[in-house]
Parts: sequence; structure tokens; C-alpha cells
Amino acid sequence: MNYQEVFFHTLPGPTFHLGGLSYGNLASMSHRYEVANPKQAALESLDLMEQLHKWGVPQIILPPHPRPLTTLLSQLGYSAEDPINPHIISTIYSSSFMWMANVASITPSCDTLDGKCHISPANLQATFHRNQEVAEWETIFETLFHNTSLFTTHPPLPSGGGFGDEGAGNQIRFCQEIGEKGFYLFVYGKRAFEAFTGRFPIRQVLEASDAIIHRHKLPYDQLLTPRQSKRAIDAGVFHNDLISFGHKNWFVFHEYAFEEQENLLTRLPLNLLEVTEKQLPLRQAIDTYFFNSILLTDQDGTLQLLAPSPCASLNLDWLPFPITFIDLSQSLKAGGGPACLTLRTPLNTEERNALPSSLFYSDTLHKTLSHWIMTHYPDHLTPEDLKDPHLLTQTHTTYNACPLPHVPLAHN
Ligand code: SUG
Repeated sequence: MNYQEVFFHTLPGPTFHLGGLSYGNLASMSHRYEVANPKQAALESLDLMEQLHKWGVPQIILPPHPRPLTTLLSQLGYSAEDPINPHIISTIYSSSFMWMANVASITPSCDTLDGKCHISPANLQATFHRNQEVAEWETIFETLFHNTSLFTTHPPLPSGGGFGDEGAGNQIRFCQEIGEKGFYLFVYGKRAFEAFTGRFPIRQVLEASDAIIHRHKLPYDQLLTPRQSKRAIDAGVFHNDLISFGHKNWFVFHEYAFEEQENLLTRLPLNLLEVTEKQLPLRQAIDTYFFNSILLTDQDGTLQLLAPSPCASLNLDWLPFPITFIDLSQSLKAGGGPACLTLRTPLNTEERNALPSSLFYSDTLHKTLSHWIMTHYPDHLTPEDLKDPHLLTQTHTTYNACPLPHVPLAHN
């Protein structure tokens, strides 16, 4: 069947800015209202794709979602001339769709009981700005995965009352070989009906993970559902991909990642690499986004680790993989590292062929996109600039010139 992991990316939009919109995401909070560089953000994303391409990874690039979200403004009863709360302005211009690890759960056909690939857009109910993406993702996934004999696209889970689902950022798939049966960790922060007592909001609840497992027809003997440690969440680990990662039969995690960690580890037949507080203090792990590195197998079958550039200052002698560093400083300022920018899943040849070939990364597409970004994207943007009517005109022009094929969105 020739399964290969496909990585999905969405380019940051021309209105990428630092709105400080994610309470509990320390980087987003601390860089709030700083000057952002949308051009650099988009070029850095292309650099990430270029590096993955060098390792032979097939990738889909989706165009940025059109912003501003004028539908949201009218839904709230505002017209563009009204004085509007800065958070709402930031929300309608937000480029948060670029962090694809949170926008869906995808379970590959080699793992499911009905042999189909299942996709559920996340309900992203924890933050108002990200919740605006949900209807868009639903339409995009229905369009991309329209072949219903291969794919089942579900609606997002119901939201409200803290029933949070944030997709793949809280899941890890292990396997011996990519197309062989996977074993999963579905990590959660709290139960849906439990009182919330922590310092920061918790984004993933167990009952939402459980619903995804059930609707995706993933057998329960192929997974475990560990709970994130309160210590980690209170330190700013708002998704599991800030504190652990895995690929094939490797699992790399911080000593303080999970509740009842020792018990969990006895149940994992994997190569376990526990990173101690002494090797990498929790605080430093969060500051550098080390656990948001991407571990993958390149076309030669070698494991490769792609780590965000702040990790270059760490002593990582104990790592058994070669490391490559990537500069994603714009995305990192909003709390998104390499793994956050990516949604990955194994797909077989037939499934890969069912995706639009025009969306696959190539050197030519890279050149075309890079030219478009260099020509149209601003290199300086603050939330204050978002009020400028010229920005609106400029943004429309940029979107109209986008060389990527149009992907229909819910509000088009
Ligand atoms: O949801 N940041 C994103 C970052 C997502 C990171 N994803 C994973 N760890 N998987 C978020 O908090 C910041 C937007 C702003 O501040 O303008 C933001 O949405």
C-alpha cells in the first residue's frame, strides 16, 4: 500500500501579527503588541517546508485563510467604521490558522477498523480567535478529502461548557514502520465535568479525545490516554507537544510531562527517552520549545530531528538523533514551533493521489510563493496598523494575487 507520512501546512497570512490572544500561551502573552514581520513569518514557513522537502517529505501547502473576517464583524453587529475593541480587531485579522497541529485529528486508514482515513476538525473552543477557524477548516477538509470511499470527514465535536478538542497537538502516533498499525497516546489536561482549578485554561478534555477515538473507529487496545501533569500545565504547557514528542518507536518526554508517569512508562513498549529536570529544566524546555521539535524518518530511513533555533544554545549531547535547527522566530513569538506548524499523517498511494496535485510542495511552487510573499507581504505590522484602511486594500490585493489554488471556505 506504500504509506508515507504527508505533512500539511498553511502559509501565514499577510496580516500575521502578535495580538496576545492566547491566554495561557506564555510566548503569545509576553510578545503581545510587539512589532511583527508577516513577510518573515511566511518565508520562515517556506524554509521549514524546504528543509522537510530535502528529507523527502511530501507536503501539502494550503493558502492563508482570507482575513479580515468581516462575517464575524457583522455577526457582532459592527460595521468597519464603528469603534471596535482591539481584541476583536486582532481576532478578525489573526493568522492563527497557520498552526495546523491543532486544527484536526487525522487517523490513517492502516489504523482504523473500517480501513478508512478519518478526519475531524478540532472544535478549538478554548480561545475565541481560534474558534473562528473551525467552520473554515470543516469546509477545507470536506473539499480536500472529498473522496468518500477513502476518507470520512466528520464535523467538529460540539463545543461549549469546556468540551475542548485541539486536535493532533495532543496526540502521538507510534509504529514500527509507517504503514503498520499504530499505537497512540491521546493526552488530555482535564475531564470535561471536573472543576477547573489551575493557573491557566486547559484546552483538551478526556471526553473529547474519547469521542474522536470512538468516531474514528480506533480500537481501544491501540491507545492510552495519559493525563498531562498539573505542574506542566501551570508552567505554560498548553498542549502536549510542548512537553513530549514521538515517532515510530521513539518517545521523548520531560520528567514532569504526565501524571502517574512511572505507571504510564511501564505500559509503553517503546524506546523511552526521559529528559530529566536536570538535563533540561521545565522552564527552559518551554522557553526554547525543544519538545516542539519534529522527529521524522528521511528518505534514507534515518531519523532526523528538526528543532527550533533557540535550542541551539542547549546542551543536547544526550540526544541519539542528528539535529538540524530552524529559525521560526516569528511563529515562536506567538507560541508556535515547528511541530505546531504541521499536521502530519500517513497516507497510502491511492489516498495521496486523491489530493490535489497543485497543492503539493515543489521547488517551483516554493519559488512562486516566495516571489509573491516578497512582493506583497508587509515586513512590519502592529495591532495599531490593523486599523489603517490602506492595510485592508493592500491585504485584498495580496490575497487576489495568491498563486495557490483557491480552497473554498465556509464564508465565501
Ligand atoms: O493556539 N497561538 C497559537 C499557537 C498554537 C501552538 N500549537 C501547538 N502547540 N500545537 C495558540 O495559542 C497566538 C495568537 C496571538 O497571540 O496573536 C496563537 O494563537
